[in-house]
Amino acid sequence: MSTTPLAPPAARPAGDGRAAALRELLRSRKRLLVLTHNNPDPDSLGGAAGLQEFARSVGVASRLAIAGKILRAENQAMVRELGLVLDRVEDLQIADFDCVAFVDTQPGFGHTIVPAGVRVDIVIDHHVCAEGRLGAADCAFFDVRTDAGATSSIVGGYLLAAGVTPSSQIATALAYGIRTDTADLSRNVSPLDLAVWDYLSPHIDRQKLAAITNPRLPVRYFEALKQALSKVRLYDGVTLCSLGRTASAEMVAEVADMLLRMEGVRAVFCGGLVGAQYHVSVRTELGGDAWALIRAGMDGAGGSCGGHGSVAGGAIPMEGADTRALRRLERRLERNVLHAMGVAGGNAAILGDRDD
Ligand SMILES: [Mn+2]
Repeated sequence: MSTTPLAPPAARPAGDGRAAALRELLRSRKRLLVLTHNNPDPDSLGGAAGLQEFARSVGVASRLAIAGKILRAENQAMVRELGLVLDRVEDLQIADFDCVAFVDTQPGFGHTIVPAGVRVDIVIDHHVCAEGRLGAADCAFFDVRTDAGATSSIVGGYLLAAGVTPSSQIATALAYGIRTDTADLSRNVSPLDLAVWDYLSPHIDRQKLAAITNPRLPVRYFEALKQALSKVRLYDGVTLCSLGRTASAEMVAEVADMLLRMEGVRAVFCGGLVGAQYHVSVRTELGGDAWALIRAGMDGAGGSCGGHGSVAGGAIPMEGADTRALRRLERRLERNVLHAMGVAGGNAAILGDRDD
Protein backbone atom coordinates (compact mmCIF):
# COMPACT_ATOMS: atom_id res chain seq x y z
CA MET A 1 0.00 0.00 0.00
CA SER A 2 2.95 2.32 0.50
CA THR A 3 3.16 2.81 -3.28
CA THR A 4 -0.21 4.63 -3.34
CA PRO A 5 0.31 7.91 -5.21
CA LEU A 6 -0.68 10.80 -3.03
CA ALA A 7 -2.28 14.14 -3.71
CA PRO A 8 -0.12 17.17 -2.97
CA PRO A 9 -0.45 18.57 0.55
CA ALA A 10 -2.82 21.47 1.16
CA ALA A 11 -3.55 23.80 4.06
CA ARG A 12 -5.07 21.94 7.05
CA PRO A 13 -8.59 22.90 8.00
CA ALA A 14 -9.30 23.35 11.70
CA GLY A 15 -12.46 23.32 13.83
CA ASP A 16 -15.61 24.45 12.07
CA GLY A 17 -13.52 25.34 9.03
CA ARG A 18 -13.51 21.68 7.98
CA ALA A 19 -16.86 21.79 6.20
CA ALA A 20 -15.82 24.98 4.39
CA ALA A 21 -12.46 23.47 3.42
CA LEU A 22 -14.16 20.32 2.12
CA ARG A 23 -16.61 22.44 0.12
CA GLU A 24 -13.72 24.42 -1.37
CA LEU A 25 -11.93 21.24 -2.38
CA LEU A 26 -15.04 19.69 -3.95
CA ARG A 27 -15.81 22.89 -5.85
CA SER A 28 -12.52 22.43 -7.69
CA ARG A 29 -13.52 18.88 -8.80
CA LYS A 30 -16.17 17.37 -11.07
CA ARG A 31 -16.67 13.73 -10.16
CA LEU A 32 -16.18 12.19 -6.74
CA LEU A 33 -15.57 8.50 -6.06
CA VAL A 34 -16.39 7.44 -2.49
CA LEU A 35 -14.70 4.27 -1.21
CA THR A 36 -14.81 2.50 2.13
CA HIS A 37 -14.06 -0.89 3.78
CA ASN A 38 -14.16 -3.93 1.55
CA ASN A 39 -17.28 -5.23 3.33
CA PRO A 40 -18.87 -2.02 4.57
CA ASP A 41 -20.66 -1.67 7.89
CA PRO A 42 -23.53 0.77 8.60
CA ASP A 43 -21.26 3.59 9.75
CA SER A 44 -19.20 3.45 6.58
CA LEU A 45 -22.32 3.25 4.39
CA GLY A 46 -23.95 6.12 6.30
CA GLY A 47 -20.81 8.25 6.18
CA ALA A 48 -20.33 7.53 2.48
CA ALA A 49 -23.96 8.38 1.63
CA GLY A 50 -23.69 11.54 3.75
CA LEU A 51 -20.55 12.61 1.90
CA GLN A 52 -22.41 12.07 -1.38
CA GLU A 53 -25.16 14.38 -0.09
CA PHE A 54 -22.56 16.99 0.87
CA ALA A 55 -20.97 16.74 -2.59
CA ARG A 56 -24.44 17.04 -4.18
CA SER A 57 -25.04 20.26 -2.22
CA VAL A 58 -21.88 21.64 -3.84
CA GLY A 59 -22.98 20.46 -7.29
CA VAL A 60 -20.49 17.59 -7.55
CA ALA A 61 -21.70 14.20 -8.87
CA SER A 62 -20.45 11.11 -7.07
CA ARG A 63 -20.49 7.32 -7.01
CA LEU A 64 -20.12 4.99 -4.03
CA ALA A 65 -18.21 1.80 -4.79
CA ILE A 66 -17.25 -1.27 -2.77
CA ALA A 67 -14.71 -4.03 -3.35
CA GLY A 68 -16.34 -6.75 -1.23
CA LYS A 69 -19.88 -7.59 -0.15
CA ILE A 70 -22.64 -6.31 2.09
CA LEU A 71 -22.74 -9.23 4.52
CA ARG A 72 -24.90 -8.67 7.57
CA ALA A 73 -28.69 -8.89 7.13
CA GLU A 74 -29.12 -5.46 8.79
CA ASN A 75 -26.64 -3.88 6.37
CA GLN A 76 -28.39 -5.46 3.39
CA ALA A 77 -31.68 -4.10 4.72
CA MET A 78 -30.07 -0.66 5.05
CA VAL A 79 -29.07 -0.66 1.38
CA ARG A 80 -32.47 -2.02 0.29
CA GLU A 81 -34.74 0.15 2.47
CA LEU A 82 -32.85 3.37 1.79
CA GLY A 83 -32.24 2.66 -1.89
CA LEU A 84 -28.47 3.24 -1.57
CA VAL A 85 -26.78 2.85 -4.94
CA LEU A 86 -23.50 0.93 -4.77
CA ASP A 87 -21.14 0.14 -7.61
CA ARG A 88 -18.48 -2.52 -7.68
CA VAL A 89 -15.02 -0.93 -7.77
CA GLU A 90 -13.93 -3.14 -10.68
CA ASP A 91 -16.91 -2.01 -12.78
CA LEU A 92 -15.85 1.63 -12.68
CA GLN A 93 -13.23 3.46 -14.71
CA ILE A 94 -11.11 5.09 -12.03
CA ALA A 95 -9.89 7.63 -14.58
CA ASP A 96 -13.46 8.98 -14.83
CA PHE A 97 -13.06 10.49 -11.36
CA ASP A 98 -10.97 13.52 -10.41
CA CYS A 99 -11.53 13.15 -6.67
CA VAL A 100 -11.36 10.05 -4.43
CA ALA A 101 -12.52 9.86 -0.82
CA PHE A 102 -12.03 7.14 1.79
CA VAL A 103 -14.74 7.09 4.46
CA ASP A 104 -14.64 5.26 7.83
CA THR A 105 -11.30 3.73 6.87
CA GLN A 106 -7.84 4.77 5.75
CA PRO A 107 -5.58 3.64 2.92
CA GLY A 108 -3.20 1.06 4.36
CA PHE A 109 -5.74 -0.57 6.66
CA GLY A 110 -5.92 -4.34 6.31
CA HIS A 111 -9.63 -4.49 5.37
CA THR A 112 -9.38 -1.77 2.70
CA ILE A 113 -8.21 -2.00 -0.88
CA VAL A 114 -6.88 1.06 -2.69
CA PRO A 115 -7.47 0.38 -6.40
CA ALA A 116 -4.38 0.66 -8.60
CA GLY A 117 -3.76 4.19 -9.86
CA VAL A 118 -5.96 5.86 -7.25
CA ARG A 119 -4.78 9.13 -5.78
CA VAL A 120 -6.41 9.67 -2.40
CA ASP A 121 -7.75 13.22 -1.96
CA ILE A 122 -10.05 12.90 1.05
CA VAL A 123 -9.83 10.75 4.20
CA ILE A 124 -12.64 10.94 6.78
CA ASP A 125 -12.44 8.45 9.64
CA HIS A 126 -12.47 7.88 13.40
CA HIS A 127 -10.23 4.82 13.70
CA VAL A 128 -6.81 4.73 15.25
CA CYS A 129 -4.60 2.17 13.59
CA ALA A 130 -0.89 1.44 13.57
CA GLU A 131 -1.08 0.44 9.91
CA GLY A 132 -2.46 3.78 8.70
CA ARG A 133 0.01 4.98 6.09
CA LEU A 134 -1.44 8.39 5.30
CA GLY A 135 -1.21 11.47 7.48
CA ALA A 136 -2.59 14.98 7.29
CA ALA A 137 0.29 16.03 5.02
CA ASP A 138 -0.47 13.35 2.42
CA CYS A 139 -3.86 14.33 1.05
CA ALA A 140 -5.86 17.46 0.33
CA PHE A 141 -8.45 16.82 3.04
CA PHE A 142 -7.66 14.62 6.06
CA ASP A 143 -10.11 14.51 8.95
CA VAL A 144 -9.49 11.62 11.35
CA ARG A 145 -11.08 12.20 14.75
CA THR A 146 -10.59 9.28 17.09
CA ASP A 147 -12.83 10.88 19.72
CA ALA A 148 -15.87 10.74 17.40
CA GLY A 149 -18.14 7.76 18.05
CA ALA A 150 -18.95 7.39 14.37
CA THR A 151 -17.68 8.59 11.00
CA SER A 152 -21.33 9.28 10.21
CA SER A 153 -21.22 11.94 12.95
CA ILE A 154 -18.18 13.62 11.37
CA VAL A 155 -19.91 13.70 7.96
CA GLY A 156 -23.23 14.74 9.51
CA GLY A 157 -21.28 17.56 11.15
CA TYR A 158 -20.25 18.86 7.71
CA LEU A 159 -23.90 18.90 6.58
CA LEU A 160 -24.89 20.63 9.82
CA ALA A 161 -22.13 23.23 9.47
CA ALA A 162 -23.08 23.83 5.84
CA GLY A 163 -26.75 24.35 6.72
CA VAL A 164 -27.89 21.46 4.51
CA THR A 165 -31.29 19.95 5.37
CA PRO A 166 -30.76 16.18 4.98
CA SER A 167 -33.22 14.08 2.99
CA SER A 168 -34.92 11.36 5.04
CA GLN A 169 -32.80 8.81 3.13
CA ILE A 170 -29.53 10.44 4.17
CA ALA A 171 -30.68 11.32 7.69
CA THR A 172 -31.74 7.70 8.26
CA ALA A 173 -28.48 6.34 6.82
CA LEU A 174 -26.34 8.61 9.01
CA ALA A 175 -28.51 7.91 12.06
CA TYR A 176 -28.22 4.15 11.63
CA GLY A 177 -24.46 4.51 11.23
CA ILE A 178 -24.24 6.48 14.48
CA ARG A 179 -26.52 4.01 16.29
CA THR A 180 -24.49 0.95 15.35
CA ASP A 181 -21.05 2.42 16.09
CA THR A 182 -22.15 3.90 19.43
CA ALA A 183 -24.50 1.10 20.55
CA ASP A 184 -27.49 3.46 20.48
CA LEU A 185 -25.48 6.42 21.77
CA SER A 186 -24.31 4.47 24.82
CA ARG A 187 -20.66 3.81 23.94
CA ASN A 188 -17.79 5.95 22.58
CA VAL A 189 -20.16 8.93 22.43
CA SER A 190 -18.76 12.44 21.94
CA PRO A 191 -20.57 15.81 21.99
CA LEU A 192 -20.36 15.74 18.16
CA ASP A 193 -22.34 12.47 18.00
CA LEU A 194 -25.08 13.95 20.19
CA ALA A 195 -25.25 17.24 18.28
CA VAL A 196 -25.46 15.48 14.92
CA TRP A 197 -28.07 13.04 16.24
CA ASP A 198 -30.26 15.97 17.34
CA TYR A 199 -29.83 17.61 13.95
CA LEU A 200 -30.76 14.41 12.06
CA SER A 201 -33.56 13.30 14.38
CA PRO A 202 -36.52 15.23 12.85
CA HIS A 203 -35.63 13.88 9.39
CA ILE A 204 -35.23 10.16 10.26
CA ASP A 205 -37.68 7.73 8.63
CA ARG A 206 -38.50 5.73 11.75
CA GLN A 207 -40.41 2.96 9.94
CA LYS A 208 -37.41 2.32 7.73
CA LEU A 209 -35.03 2.55 10.67
CA ALA A 210 -37.06 -0.15 12.46
CA ALA A 211 -37.09 -2.34 9.33
CA ILE A 212 -33.29 -2.02 9.07
CA THR A 213 -32.71 -2.75 12.76
CA ASN A 214 -34.75 -5.97 12.84
CA PRO A 215 -34.62 -7.71 9.45
CA ARG A 216 -35.61 -11.34 8.89
CA LEU A 217 -32.63 -13.66 9.23
CA PRO A 218 -31.76 -16.76 7.17
CA VAL A 219 -31.73 -20.23 8.78
CA ARG A 220 -27.97 -20.45 8.25
CA TYR A 221 -27.56 -17.48 10.60
CA PHE A 222 -29.09 -19.49 13.44
CA GLU A 223 -26.98 -22.51 12.50
CA ALA A 224 -23.81 -20.41 12.72
CA LEU A 225 -24.99 -18.96 16.02
CA LYS A 226 -25.61 -22.42 17.47
CA GLN A 227 -22.12 -23.48 16.47
CA ALA A 228 -20.62 -20.29 17.94
CA LEU A 229 -22.33 -20.71 21.32
CA SER A 230 -20.90 -24.22 21.61
CA LYS A 231 -17.39 -22.72 21.36
CA VAL A 232 -17.75 -20.11 24.12
CA ARG A 233 -15.23 -20.35 26.98
CA LEU A 234 -15.87 -18.34 30.10
CA TYR A 235 -13.04 -17.09 32.29
CA ASP A 236 -13.16 -14.66 35.18
CA GLY A 237 -14.53 -11.53 33.47
CA VAL A 238 -13.18 -12.54 30.06
CA THR A 239 -15.01 -14.56 27.42
CA LEU A 240 -13.20 -16.22 24.53
CA CYS A 241 -14.84 -17.69 21.47
CA SER A 242 -12.52 -19.33 18.93
CA LEU A 243 -14.84 -20.40 16.14
CA GLY A 244 -12.38 -22.29 13.96
CA ARG A 245 -13.77 -22.07 10.42
CA THR A 246 -16.92 -19.98 10.25
CA ALA A 247 -19.39 -18.48 7.77
CA SER A 248 -18.53 -14.77 7.82
CA ALA A 249 -16.50 -12.06 9.53
CA GLU A 250 -19.82 -10.47 10.47
CA MET A 251 -20.70 -13.52 12.55
CA VAL A 252 -17.43 -13.10 14.47
CA ALA A 253 -18.34 -9.49 15.27
CA GLU A 254 -21.95 -10.32 16.06
CA VAL A 255 -21.06 -13.09 18.51
CA ALA A 256 -18.60 -10.71 20.21
CA ASP A 257 -21.34 -8.08 20.58
CA MET A 258 -23.75 -10.62 21.99
CA LEU A 259 -21.31 -12.15 24.49
CA LEU A 260 -20.38 -8.76 25.95
CA ARG A 261 -23.98 -8.57 27.19
CA MET A 262 -23.42 -11.54 29.50
CA GLU A 263 -23.42 -10.68 33.20
CA GLY A 264 -19.95 -10.24 34.68
CA VAL A 265 -18.16 -10.10 31.31
CA ARG A 266 -15.62 -7.25 31.02
CA ALA A 267 -14.07 -8.23 27.69
CA VAL A 268 -14.76 -10.55 24.77
CA PHE A 269 -12.23 -11.89 22.29
CA CYS A 270 -13.80 -13.71 19.36
CA GLY A 271 -12.12 -15.09 16.24
CA GLY A 272 -12.88 -17.23 13.22
CA LEU A 273 -11.37 -18.27 9.90
CA VAL A 274 -13.25 -17.08 6.81
CA GLY A 275 -11.56 -18.03 3.55
CA ALA A 276 -7.86 -17.27 3.95
CA GLN A 277 -8.31 -14.64 6.69
CA TYR A 278 -8.58 -15.19 10.43
CA HIS A 279 -10.94 -12.47 11.69
CA VAL A 280 -10.80 -11.15 15.23
CA SER A 281 -13.34 -9.01 17.10
CA VAL A 282 -12.73 -7.53 20.54
CA ARG A 283 -15.31 -5.86 22.76
CA THR A 284 -14.65 -4.34 26.15
CA GLU A 285 -16.88 -2.72 28.72
CA LEU A 286 -17.33 1.02 28.55
CA GLY A 287 -14.01 2.60 29.51
CA GLY A 288 -12.05 -0.45 28.34
CA ASP A 289 -9.43 -0.08 25.66
CA ALA A 290 -10.34 -2.62 22.99
CA TRP A 291 -7.51 -1.59 20.70
CA ALA A 292 -4.87 -2.22 23.38
CA LEU A 293 -6.41 -5.65 24.03
CA ILE A 294 -6.57 -6.66 20.36
CA ARG A 295 -2.94 -5.58 19.85
CA ALA A 296 -1.89 -7.64 22.85
CA GLY A 297 -4.01 -10.56 21.64
CA MET A 298 -2.56 -10.50 18.11
CA ASP A 299 1.01 -10.01 19.35
CA GLY A 300 3.35 -12.15 17.27
CA ALA A 301 0.53 -13.40 15.00
CA GLY A 302 0.94 -10.87 12.17
CA GLY A 303 -2.04 -9.27 10.47
CA SER A 304 -3.54 -5.85 11.02
CA CYS A 305 -6.03 -4.36 13.44
CA GLY A 306 -7.90 -1.17 14.23
CA GLY A 307 -10.45 0.06 16.70
CA HIS A 308 -11.92 2.84 18.74
CA GLY A 309 -12.93 2.91 22.41
CA SER A 310 -14.49 -0.39 23.42
CA VAL A 311 -14.63 -1.91 19.92
CA ALA A 312 -11.79 -3.35 17.82
CA GLY A 313 -11.33 -5.72 14.92
CA GLY A 314 -8.48 -7.30 13.04
CA ALA A 315 -7.50 -9.89 10.47
CA ILE A 316 -4.58 -12.30 10.13
CA PRO A 317 -3.75 -13.76 6.69
CA MET A 318 -3.72 -17.59 6.80
CA GLU A 319 -3.25 -18.64 3.18
CA GLY A 320 -3.35 -22.43 2.88
CA ALA A 321 -3.44 -23.04 6.64
CA ASP A 322 -4.44 -26.53 7.79
CA THR A 323 -6.52 -27.34 10.86
CA ARG A 324 -3.43 -27.75 13.06
CA ALA A 325 -2.07 -24.31 12.09
CA LEU A 326 -5.51 -22.82 12.75
CA ARG A 327 -5.71 -24.44 16.17
CA ARG A 328 -2.17 -23.27 16.96
CA LEU A 329 -3.06 -19.67 16.06
CA GLU A 330 -6.23 -19.78 18.15
CA ARG A 331 -4.32 -21.10 21.17
CA ARG A 332 -1.71 -18.38 20.78
CA LEU A 333 -4.36 -15.63 20.61
CA GLU A 334 -6.17 -17.04 23.63
CA ARG A 335 -2.94 -17.22 25.64
CA ASN A 336 -2.07 -13.62 24.73
CA VAL A 337 -5.49 -12.30 25.71
CA LEU A 338 -5.61 -14.12 29.04
CA HIS A 339 -2.11 -12.86 29.81
CA ALA A 340 -3.06 -9.27 28.87
CA MET A 341 -6.15 -9.45 31.10
CA GLY A 342 -4.18 -11.00 33.97
CA VAL A 343 -6.40 -14.10 33.96
CA ALA A 344 -5.06 -17.59 34.62
CA GLY A 345 -5.79 -20.06 31.80
CA GLY A 346 -6.97 -23.61 32.21
CA ASN A 347 -10.12 -22.98 34.25
CA ALA A 348 -12.63 -22.09 31.56
CA ALA A 349 -16.30 -22.96 31.82
CA ILE A 350 -18.49 -23.66 28.81
CA LEU A 351 -22.16 -22.78 28.35
CA GLY A 352 -24.43 -25.40 29.86
CA ASP A 353 -21.67 -26.45 32.27
CA ARG A 354 -23.13 -24.84 35.35
CA ASP A 355 -24.74 -26.71 38.23
CA ASP A 356 -27.44 -24.16 39.05
MN1 LIG B 1 -17.10 3.58 12.11
